[in-house]
Amino acid sequence: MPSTVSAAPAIMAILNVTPDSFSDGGKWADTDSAIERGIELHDAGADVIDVGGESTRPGADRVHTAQEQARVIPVISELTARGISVSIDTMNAETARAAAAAGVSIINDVSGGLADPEMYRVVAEAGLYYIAMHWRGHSHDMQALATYDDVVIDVRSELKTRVAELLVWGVDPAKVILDPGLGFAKTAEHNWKLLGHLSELRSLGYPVLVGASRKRFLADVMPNGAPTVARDEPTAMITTLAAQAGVWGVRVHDVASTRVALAVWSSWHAGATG
Ligand code: PMM
Repeated sequence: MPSTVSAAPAIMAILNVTPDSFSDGGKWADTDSAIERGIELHDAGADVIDVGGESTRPGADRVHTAQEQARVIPVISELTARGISVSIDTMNAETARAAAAAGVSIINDVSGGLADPEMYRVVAEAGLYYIAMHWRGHSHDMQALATYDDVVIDVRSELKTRVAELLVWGVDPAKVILDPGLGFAKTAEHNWKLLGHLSELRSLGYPVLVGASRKRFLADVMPNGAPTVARDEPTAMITTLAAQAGVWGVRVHDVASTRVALAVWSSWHAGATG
């Protein structure tokens, strides 16, 4: 799945099958509308559909495993049966295992394995790609954990520790993808600093995924009172800059504006190298 730096980043499209995610909560909360949305995102040009059944917005409550799986597994089964590439957005090892059985190709774990001690075993056994996101604690506590000596050095070193542990569990290093975890125990300033230093994260030698889409820190660059969907514009700009910084992929809500952003980058890149 990960490609070379000269290729355009992969588009991972967000499909939250939840009543309470911050931007699209409740919109695709039932199985049929979630499947329809997944097909729509695929047809719009997403490379992979990231299906999640637990909101991770600041302050969100945890969801029970059975409820999480009831939300995501039927959606994953239907999408993968149609040949659509799917990732599971979960920090629960049992849900990751069930999603693997339902055909996902990537396990996207916002906790980087810290929320569930069984996660790395499941990842190693499933042999799937694994996204380890930088994380310090669950939604209720995370903003209190946004303290760093140097956010770039600290996030890099904490992710390096995650990778070392993954390798101990026998996970194939060629299947590990890293993510700075924008907005997770990070202030706006931390997020911008991490974006501005993606090369330092890339220097760990793993593909990097960036998830800035519609996040609150983008309100800084918007007029006061702008609706959340208006954040697709700065998200797209970040996508172009992240492509230039050599990321493997971007996790986004809006595929159409992401495709335009990547077309701009690809044309610019071709102009620069041709
Ligand atoms: N952000 C959210 C959820 N899952 N996964 C990865 N890998 N990276 C992220 O930045 C990330 C994620 C929260 O955003 P959402 O509520 O829009 O899904």
